[in-house]
Amino acid sequence: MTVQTLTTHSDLLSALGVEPVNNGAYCGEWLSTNGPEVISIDPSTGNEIARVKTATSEDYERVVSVSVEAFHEWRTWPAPRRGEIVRLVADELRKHKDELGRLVTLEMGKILSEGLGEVQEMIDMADFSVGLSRQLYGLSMHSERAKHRMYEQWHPLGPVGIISAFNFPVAVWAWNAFVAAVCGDSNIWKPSEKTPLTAVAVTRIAGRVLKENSAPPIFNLLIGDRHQVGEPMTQDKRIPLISATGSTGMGRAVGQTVAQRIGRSLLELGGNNAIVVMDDADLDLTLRAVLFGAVGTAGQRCTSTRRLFLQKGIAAEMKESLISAYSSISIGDPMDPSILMGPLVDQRAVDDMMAALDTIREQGGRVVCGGHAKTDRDGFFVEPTLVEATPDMPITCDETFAPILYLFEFDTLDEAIERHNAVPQGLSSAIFTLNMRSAERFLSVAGSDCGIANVNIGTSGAEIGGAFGGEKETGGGREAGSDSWKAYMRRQTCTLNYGEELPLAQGVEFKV
Ligand code: UN1
Repeated sequence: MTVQTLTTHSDLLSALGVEPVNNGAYCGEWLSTNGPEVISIDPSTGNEIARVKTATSEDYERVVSVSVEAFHEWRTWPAPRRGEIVRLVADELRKHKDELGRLVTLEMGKILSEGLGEVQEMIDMADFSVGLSRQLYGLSMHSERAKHRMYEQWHPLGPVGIISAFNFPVAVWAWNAFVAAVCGDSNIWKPSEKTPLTAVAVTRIAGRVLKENSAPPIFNLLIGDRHQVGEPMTQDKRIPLISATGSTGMGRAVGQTVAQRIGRSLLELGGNNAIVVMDDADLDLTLRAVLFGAVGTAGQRCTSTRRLFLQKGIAAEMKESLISAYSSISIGDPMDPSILMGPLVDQRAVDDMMAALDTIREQGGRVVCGGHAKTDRDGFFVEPTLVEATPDMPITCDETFAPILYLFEFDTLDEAIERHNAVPQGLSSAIFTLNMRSAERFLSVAGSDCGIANVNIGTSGAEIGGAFGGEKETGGGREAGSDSWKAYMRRQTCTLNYGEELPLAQGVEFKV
């Protein structure tokens, strides 16, 4: 099916096998779920797209037990063969990139370029994982004992529970699912109930590839709420790792429950990301980065720029440029290529943003641009908003998932770094400067306290090759590239004695 023929939503849905009413549980077959329906809404119109019947507790049991069985078979496949299956999934994603990108845009509301970018992020993640399938290296050590050999090896862990958020409805699944797959784990996906259709479409594609290649059902799905799926998953000892993306509140609950059973959790929670702009910065570059970071995805990325620290020499000029750029941002149908900002995900997100703006005003913040919901149309549109703020406003320590940018002024870099770090979250951060000393100071041990720190690049839009995640209340997890794969495996340290003696470590004598 070509782009041109996908003229209606129903063409798009049928190209991806999404029905008007879908089942919300998959484990090598679609189960006939009959839990309460969730309705997927197009946030740019408020209209229904399609429905999903959520999973019941019987469906839950079936999906988890199939995932355990699938794991037992899958872990015996050589890792490079597992990589080959992920490569074939990536081939299908390439074929369906356009339709899937459009479905992300339709269901979540991010502009099409970002919807397509998200599918590209899945493909990149698959390619990375294919290479990784031949690089699951362990170290070898020199034993202190003669005729002994020591090394470590990495074994698959088990079924991985993936709890993903609406804002990256498919890419964050891919970060986890593809790495877990090459590591030898099966996985169970609980997507956001706000974006169930993209999960159904992706699961159809991945499930088909597994079937066609006689691979066990490792890519499984459970759609349902916290009570139906989320809590049972976090309590379930058969699921050794829960990887969860979402709010700090959600992560705290997941982390506590998983810790109670001494399971592992990998948390990617709230961000409150800032850009520090020095007097010597390239201001054109800075402006473009701030706009993408704060307005892109309508401010609904974990990595969105929420705080901007302006050094006093350039503060007035930057504010003026920002106000003029914000006033010209095109807001509207995210499928339209001339649009830069689509809607928020739902009415609740609009209400939360308006409530945050009330609090901002009460706390002394001054809205200098935007600040309203767009009531002249259907859908959940808002204006991107600039607020002159002071560091003593408590709300600037919270993550509001909306396009609100707080502007602060500062004198010295030390002062900016101190204020930059004075929030509970620690995901992403950036400095704009052409001064090498300032850049290195920001990246130094006493600089940014975030998991991601950039120079002359905004806070959002990370590549998959790096480890993604953050410190403090962001949760400490690392996903995607680098050596994040280690979270999805268990490490085994092996010592072999090929001699005739039994020397003990640390010189201990124990003669019988
Ligand atoms: C998220 O918002 O949860 O770095 C993920 C970025 C994207 C991922 C964001 N690659 O902005």
